[in-house]
Amino acid sequence: MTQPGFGPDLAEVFGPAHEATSDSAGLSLVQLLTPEGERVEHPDFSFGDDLSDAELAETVRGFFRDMTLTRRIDVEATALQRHGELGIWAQLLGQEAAQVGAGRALKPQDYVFPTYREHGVAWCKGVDPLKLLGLFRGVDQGGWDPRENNFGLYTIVIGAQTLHATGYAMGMQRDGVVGTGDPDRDAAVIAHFGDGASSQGDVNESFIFAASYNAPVVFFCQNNQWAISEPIERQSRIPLYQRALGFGFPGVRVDGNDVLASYAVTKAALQRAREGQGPTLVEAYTYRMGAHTTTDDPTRYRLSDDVERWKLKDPIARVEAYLKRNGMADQEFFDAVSAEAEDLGHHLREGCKALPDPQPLSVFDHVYAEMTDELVTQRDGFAAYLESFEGAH
Ligand SMILES: Cc1ncc(C[n+]2csc(CCOP(=O)(O)OP(=O)(O)O)c2C)c(N)n1
Ligand SMILES: [Mg+2]
Repeated sequence: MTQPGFGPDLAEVFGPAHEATSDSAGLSLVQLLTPEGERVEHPDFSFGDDLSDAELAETVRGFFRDMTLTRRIDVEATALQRHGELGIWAQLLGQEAAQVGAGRALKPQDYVFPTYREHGVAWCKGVDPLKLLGLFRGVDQGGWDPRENNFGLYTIVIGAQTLHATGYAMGMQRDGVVGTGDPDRDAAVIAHFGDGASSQGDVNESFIFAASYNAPVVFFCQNNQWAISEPIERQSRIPLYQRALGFGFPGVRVDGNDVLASYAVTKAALQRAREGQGPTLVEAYTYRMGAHTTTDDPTRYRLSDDVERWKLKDPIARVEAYLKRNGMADQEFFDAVSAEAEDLGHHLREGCKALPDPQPLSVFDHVYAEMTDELVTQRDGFAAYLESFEGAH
């Protein structure tokens, strides 16, 4: 159907906006491993072509381990919240493949700007998962030093980190670490955000800046179908990845429950950025299996049927099936990962309760890189006030 004067109907051009498999523009969802654990080919993206059989098996086992341990972090933190040890927790259940694929595609010199749900990326970047809990326990305003792992602090203000990421990427250009041809030097930035965030002004402004300056940034959008209780259908009339075209850079939709595809697509997008070819939007098409956070009750706004359908696309189960079917991992390997998960659970449970309470004066520590005179006066005044209490010593 055409709209007189306005060209063809959008659905005719783009196809159904929110179907996982394909669209009428002929660009299909990038998938390299089916939910049944079978490898499939894609014309533009591949996984493992440059690896021997042994290396390939080792890499996929590594992905399995990463995803299993990431899920364990999530399960433990959720339980800790239920026990009253955390004030709140943002679960990533179901999004492990999107995050581990993206996280493992990073080089050490790349820089990550996460939201509040990027526990799997934090894991890949080597952040001690215990440090993730401080913010949610309310004993820390960040939890880690972003410079140690090139992993920024969690950002609760929806979409704000995409501007930080773009600015940082523009800084990298000016530092001369983009497009030099040295694979150990060239660097890129990845900005994680959600489907809901894509409606924010910040995100759209960051797209404009990134395109205008050809900034080395990968916009990694985990479309988990929900922004708390707001479904994606209400937020966008076209598939999110196709928005990139309007800003002047490529967009790709990848199966976010397929770790091989998430890795392959993110790796290629990061490489483009490092080489100085500019930004890419990656839409990782996935599903938030759990609640938005532990304060949310999704049964009030979505059908359990949907959740059941997505369970069949579980990101970890398909890798396990692939490994087993092809004799790429034995029982000893799976037992070792389970044992490691147990140890990690213990580390989190014990470590969480032992996290120190914050010192009141620490609130002044990270306001600015350097203390201003006014801040010193305020801090001294507050210190004197604390001293005034009986038994302060
Ligand atoms: C600027 C801003 N507006 C509103 C909120 C409240 N809020 C917290 S999470 C959220 C939904 C985000 O959805 P999405 O971007 O899809 O990420 P997801 O939580 O699904 O990972 C909203 C609106 C906020 N934190 N910041
Ligand atoms: Mg979302």
